[in-house]
Parts: sequence; structure tokens; C-alpha cells
Amino acid sequence: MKYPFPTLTADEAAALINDKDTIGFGGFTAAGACKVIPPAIAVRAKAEHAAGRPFKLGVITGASTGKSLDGALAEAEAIAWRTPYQSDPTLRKSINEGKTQFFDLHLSAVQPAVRSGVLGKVNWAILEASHVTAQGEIVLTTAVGCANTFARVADKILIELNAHHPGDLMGFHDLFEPADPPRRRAIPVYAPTDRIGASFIKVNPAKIAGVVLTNCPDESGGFDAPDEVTNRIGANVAGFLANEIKVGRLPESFLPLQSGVGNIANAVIGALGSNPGIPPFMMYTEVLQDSVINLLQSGKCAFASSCSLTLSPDRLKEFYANLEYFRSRVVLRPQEISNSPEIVRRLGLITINTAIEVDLFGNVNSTHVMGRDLMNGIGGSGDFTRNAHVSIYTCPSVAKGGKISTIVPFVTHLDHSEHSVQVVVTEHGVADLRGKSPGERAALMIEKCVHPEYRDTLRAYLGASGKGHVQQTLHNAFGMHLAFLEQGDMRKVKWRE
Ligand code: 0RQ
Repeated sequence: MKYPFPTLTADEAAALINDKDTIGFGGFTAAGACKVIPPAIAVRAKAEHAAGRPFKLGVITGASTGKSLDGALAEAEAIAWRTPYQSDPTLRKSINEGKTQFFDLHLSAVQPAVRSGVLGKVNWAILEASHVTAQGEIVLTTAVGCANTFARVADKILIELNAHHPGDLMGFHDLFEPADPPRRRAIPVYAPTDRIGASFIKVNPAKIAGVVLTNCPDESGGFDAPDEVTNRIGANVAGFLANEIKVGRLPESFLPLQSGVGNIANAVIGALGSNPGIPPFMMYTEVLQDSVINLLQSGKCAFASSCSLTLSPDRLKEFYANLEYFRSRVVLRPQEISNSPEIVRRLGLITINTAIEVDLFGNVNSTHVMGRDLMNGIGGSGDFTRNAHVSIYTCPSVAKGGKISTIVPFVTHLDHSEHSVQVVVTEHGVADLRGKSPGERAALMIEKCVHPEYRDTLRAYLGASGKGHVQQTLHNAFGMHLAFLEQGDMRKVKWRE
């Protein structure tokens, strides 16, 4: 095709980027993330640093990315600041060492923040596309993220045109950008299947600084096979929801589901698929993982609205081989729509996310280990939890071979408060915290969710507590964390009188 914009090598594209530029990268998780321009920018950053010149960028993404983006740029020390969610080990280390300034945003809040200008000027939108026309029409690939907003607000656009994706992805994306207050109207999604926007991004072709031709798979890793713990967590969630239908607290037709990322989330969706008490359902979520594809194929999941297709390489191949089957069953939306609090509340979602730790009263820490070190970020968990019809948190009852109890007296970092968290599930059982006082919640958490090795310890914590509506003792509240930090094992905690 003859384009009015140049075809560039990745190095030529990288040469256009300058120190202190802010880049908005398309994609969401490793799905649809750029794979060749960021490593070339990393090479340029290293050369600039070696020549004694500064070269650091502001980086805004949809969510986490692949190793060729966050990994390569972090390794080259090329990221001055970064938002939102990330999951790259090199970037995480740089953030936790204070070398990269990271601030977290709810994923639904990124596009409004970009539009409002609070993140400063966006110099570049760098996007992966499956198709581009001379008229400036861009068809995205396996994710949307913030791509439509970046393309509109950025001064200039660079595109990785990736032949690894089929050219006929047109129709999988539904791109809608709401007006900002005070002109904002309802976002007209009344069912997960509703389509409200365009299937491609349209920009002035003069803004496209160049197209880089590539042929690379997404860098999404596979999943661990479910183990006994994740299977039990999955079965507990499915059993809880099937019972909610049986006793009439959930409609027989069920409600749409959101589910987070990772092995537990994958196993939970698998378990919902095999529970006969759960009718066929729809998903309104931000990440589609492998297990949803199985359920879309079997018909147990009738439709999935998401922001990304975060599939292992084999599952993505299968998806592409059956593109026509999935075309009427999958839609990919920008993250301010997939994670919209307004839509989550309207559709009445059942949300299932994973916690790092939960306290006896239902407060959840999703982001910081021992209250200090960032793991990944809040991602979409806050968007969904706060607005859910039923909000569920899952986690194994222990981490690090039992040296850490994930149920603690008091979370060391708060992402989701007791007012938003309704149900907690571990491999031991389900604590339905709805309609319970703090004291009742704590008793239920110990009985249903805490690992047997920690039950007496946590009962003793409550016993040693002073009086009050919430049975906290401030001088003991982080005693289990201190025991881990000082003696390597939470089981060594001694409660002070
Ligand atoms: O570390 O791999 O070094 O052993 O944390 O834990 O159990 O493998 O669980 O991969 O599902 O991740 C909350 C991080 C869970 C994730 C979190 C250690 C544990 C292990 C990972 P190792 P698991 P997962 C949709 C919604 C926030 C965002 C979100 C997350 C590692 O789900 O980032 O929900 N959620 N988004 O050993 C110390 C504890 C620990 C602990 C676990 N209490 N203390 N270490 N670990 N608990 C997605 C998006 O928004 C894009």
C-alpha cells in the first residue's frame, strides 16, 4: 500500500524520540504492546547515557506491557516516570529502588487524566496496529488500552504494523471516548454485547510520523496448570455463586463476570465453567485469559467484552484460526469503558480479583508487599470492586511456604476498604462478610479463610485486643509482619499485652 507517511526502521523511529518526551503506548498487558520501537529507544537511551547526555522519558501505558517495552526501557534506565499498572521485574526493581517515579492510577482513570492535562503533554502515541490506511485509519490488534486517546491527543504517532496478527481484525474493537465534565452523558452500554463506537481509530494522516513493519507474537506468557490450592479456590468461588443463585440472592439468569489476571483468576473461571449450578454467562472484564476461550468455545460463556486478549501463544493461534466464530462473541473496548464504574454498577457485575493480603475486617492490599515494595499496581481491581454487585477477593491462605499468612490483623497498605470488599475466598473456604459487623467478620475470616496453622494466633490477637468497634490493638497490628521481617516467619509472632 502507498502511504502518505514514511515506512521506517525501528532505529529510525527511535531517533525521533527526545529526552524528556512523554510517550503513550497502546496495548493492555502484553497484548497489543509495542515490541520493536521500545527496544530501539532503549539502545538510543544507552548510547545517549554513554555520551554523557540525559535521556529519560515519561511513559504512560494501558496496563502492564511485554518485556520488550517496560523491560527494555527499564533496563536502559530510560524511564523517568511511569503510570499505571506494571508487572516487569526490572521495572519493579527500579521503582522499588526509587530510580523510576511511579504513580498508580485506577485503569479507568488514565484516559480522563490524559485528557485533562494533569499528566502533561503527550508528545508521542506509539501503537501496534494490524491495519493502517493512507487516510489515517488504524485497526488495533489484541488490545485497546488507551490507544484511541493517545492517538488523538499526542503531537505525533508512530505505528508498529504487525503482520503476525491477521489483517481482518476489523470489527473486534469498539472505540468510544466520552465527553468530559460538564458535558458528559451516560455511556450507553446497557448489556455486555452493546457496541457504541467505531472499529478503528481515525487520525489526520499528517500526524503519523512513520510506520515500522514487524512480525512478532505478543509476549504474553502461558499459565501454570491449576494446582490443588488454585483448584480449591476456584471450586469455592463457583460453589458460593451457585448457592447464591439457589437461594435467590442472584438472578437465575446470573450476572456478568469480571475476573482479574494470573493463575488463580484463570483457575476460578475454569471452575465456574465446570460447575453445573452456574448457568451460561457473559463477561464484562478487562483481560480475557485462556480459560475464557475454552468457555466461549463450549458455549458456557456466551459473550465476552474486554480490553485485551491476553492469551498464551497457542490459544491466540487457535483464536485466530477461528476468527469468524469469535467475531460475534468478543469485543475489545478502551479501558475507560471496559472498567467504567458507571457501567460496572449498571450491569451489576460479579467481580473476582486477587489480593496480596486481606485483614480480619475485610480491608484488602493488592499492591504492596509488607506495605513497602510495589508488586504490580492496583490495575482495574478498584474500578470493579468499588462498583460491583458482588465483589469477591481470592488468595491462597499462605505465601512463601507458610511463612506468611495472607490473612493478617491489619493490612500494611490499603487498596480496597472493608466498605467495598464483600466476600473473601481462600482454599479453606468462603467468608461472606456482607451484613456483618467488624467482630463478626473477624470470627468468620478465622473460621473460613485462615490457614489452620494461623487460626489460634489470630484468635489470640483478637483476644488481646482492647475494646472498640474494630478489635485492633495498634501496638500489635503489624506484629505478624514484623515477625516475618525480623525472624523470617509470621508464626514466630508474640503478642504484647
Ligand atoms: O511471589 O512469585 O515470588 O512466589 O506474590 O502471587 O499467589 O502467584 O498470585 O500471580 O495472582 O498475583 C495480587 C500480585 C497476585 C495480582 C497479585 C507473592 C507470591 C508470589 C504473586 P513469587 P500469586 P498472582 C486485573 C485486576 C492487583 C491488580 C488487579 C495483582 C507473588 O493479582 O497484581 O487485581 N493484583 N488487577 O509469593 C508477600 C504476601 C504475598 C506475597 C502473595 N502476603 N506477602 N508476598 N505474595 N501474597 C488485572 C489488571 O488490572 C491488568
